[in-house]
Amino acid sequence: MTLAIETLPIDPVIDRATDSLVCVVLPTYNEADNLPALTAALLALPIANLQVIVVDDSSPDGTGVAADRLAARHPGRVHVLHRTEARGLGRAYLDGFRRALQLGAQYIVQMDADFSHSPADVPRLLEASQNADLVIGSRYVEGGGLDSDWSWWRRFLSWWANKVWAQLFLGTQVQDVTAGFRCWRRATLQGIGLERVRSNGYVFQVEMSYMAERLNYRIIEIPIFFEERRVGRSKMTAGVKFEATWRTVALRWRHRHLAHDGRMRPAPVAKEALLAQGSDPTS
Ligand SMILES: Nc1nc2c(ncn2[C@@H]2O[C@H](COP(=O)(O)OP(=O)(O)OP(=O)(O)O)[C@@H](O)[C@H]2O)c(=O)[nH]1
Ligand SMILES: [Mg+2]
Repeated sequence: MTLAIETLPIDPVIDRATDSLVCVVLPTYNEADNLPALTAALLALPIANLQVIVVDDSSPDGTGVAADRLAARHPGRVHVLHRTEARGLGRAYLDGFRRALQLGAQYIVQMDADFSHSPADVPRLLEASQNADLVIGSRYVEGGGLDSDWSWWRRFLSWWANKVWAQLFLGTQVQDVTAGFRCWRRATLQGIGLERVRSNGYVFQVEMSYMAERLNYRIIEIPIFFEERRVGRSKMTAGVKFEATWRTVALRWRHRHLAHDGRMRPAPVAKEALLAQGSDPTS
């Protein structure tokens, strides 16, 4: 596996990516106060063909309604998935990824909907994707960092999960396996095979990057600064962290047979649909 750590310029020109569809998947649970501003910031980026997919899990604070309003204001650029079954970050992301693939996206960006991940960093992720199958916005490579408001305990847990636990049990070379700010190439998601991803909680991020690594995809981590959420409450609890800890151990066993030749082949049916939408599925 080629794993490179690079520092890229803040404001690159997105030339090769501009005519390809870029879908940004935003999972939301009670983000009504963040979503409109974040969507506006994303749509204002200098990326010609960018669309937003909001995946809301029936948020009681009305995020789903706010998302519908945005979709009405930006037809064809903002899409909303309303999930009504059991809540879960992993399933929400998988539904969002599936929709992005259906829409013909060549690049699929995932990020938190609370401004912890800066929309201004999206062009850097895309630029790095020109040379990688998966780009991770990383807090744990040189130049990356965490909000100074984080308590020492929270910093320690995050550091321990990424730098100690995941290294110990998965032997991963990725420095920020729990990162939720990523850019996937279409072919990488197809090769992983979304139906093979099992996690639903926060360990979903770990499973996805571990699968990509086992399948020998080119992974690049670029530094990002992770800010404290602007408004609203975290859904991260002690129970969620504990669950992620023990489930990480299970991942190694679950994917022990995955290797380069274990990449899934995309279904041929997708090609006509993509050509009909003007995307080139072979690129
Ligand atoms: N659809 C969906 N989105 C979720 C769910 N849980 C969390 N999210 C979203 O996932 C993103 C990350 O969740 P956060 O609560 O911010 O968790 P975190 O970023 O780990 O924690 P903080 O940074 O402390 O807030 C946010 O956009 C949330 O709204 C869920 O069950 N379903
Ligand atoms: Mg957050």
